[in-house]
Amino acid sequence: MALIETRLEDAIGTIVLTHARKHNALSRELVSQLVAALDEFRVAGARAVILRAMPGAKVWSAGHDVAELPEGRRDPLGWDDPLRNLVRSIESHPAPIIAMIEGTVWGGAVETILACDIVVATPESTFAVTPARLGVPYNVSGMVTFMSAGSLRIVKELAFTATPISAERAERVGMINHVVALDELEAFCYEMAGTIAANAPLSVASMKEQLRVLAGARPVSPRGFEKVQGLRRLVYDSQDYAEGIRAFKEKRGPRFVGR
Ligand code: YXS
Repeated sequence: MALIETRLEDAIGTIVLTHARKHNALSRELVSQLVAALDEFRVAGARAVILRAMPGAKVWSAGHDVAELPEGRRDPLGWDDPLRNLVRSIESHPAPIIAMIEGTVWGGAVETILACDIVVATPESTFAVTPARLGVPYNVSGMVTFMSAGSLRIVKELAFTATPISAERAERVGMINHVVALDELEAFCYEMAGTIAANAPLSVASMKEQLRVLAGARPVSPRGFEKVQGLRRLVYDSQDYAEGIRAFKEKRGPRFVGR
């Protein structure tokens, strides 16, 4: 079943998330279709890509498909997790990707749009970083994505509170590029995409990759990485992690006990 729509016009690729029934939850299948679409755009020489939900979407994406998260005793965000594959595909795509946002954005979908190169959102849009609400130990490269998009203080507030912030606040703190009224959003994004597409694609692609390499360059020792992985394992082996996943599936609030 198609969970996205794609088109390529004047070297501008468009991907529309169309799985509204599940609020565009980033399932393995949806991510597979997104990655394939980006590959097709790369082969076709797209010079800019717009990633959006359907017009009128109340939820842009509800984040990782919770039904596909392990219920414990296994890293929920390992190397080959769909969300990790999606973020790497976005970051390594040669053309700049503009995330065009209307509606609410949750969890791994916030990382997904922050991995995009430019984020343009309506004033009504919100962004919620949710691992703490589910008891999930977010992964190291995901944390780097957040740290590249906002100050450490802002990332801590988003991560520790797990509450949505407004597009206006996100723009004010530099996490997103523009806040644009809904009736101007599409024209604004396609005009920017057209400007990018008219520039030298090799220059743009090389600067995108340079910025990825430099932004992702963090001095973490093997011992430091192993310590972080050990801390994450304590979380995904915990009762609280299992409780967070179970509470979501049972549509109730979680009761965390700190073990
Ligand atoms: O019960 P049915 O079958 O109708 O399905 C419902 C929801 O269960 C489903 N759904 C999801 N399924 C899997 N994964 C999801 N993330 C997800 N979100 C929603 O979609 C159907 C309609 O949802 P419903 O009834 O709740 O819609 P609503 O309009 O009342 O509320 C919309 C939301 C987005 C406020 C609500 O669905 C919601 O709070 N969703 C979860 C948002 C969230 O916490 N996402 C984080 C997922 S975990 C993740 O991304 C990372 C692992 S982490 O947490 O670490 O960042």
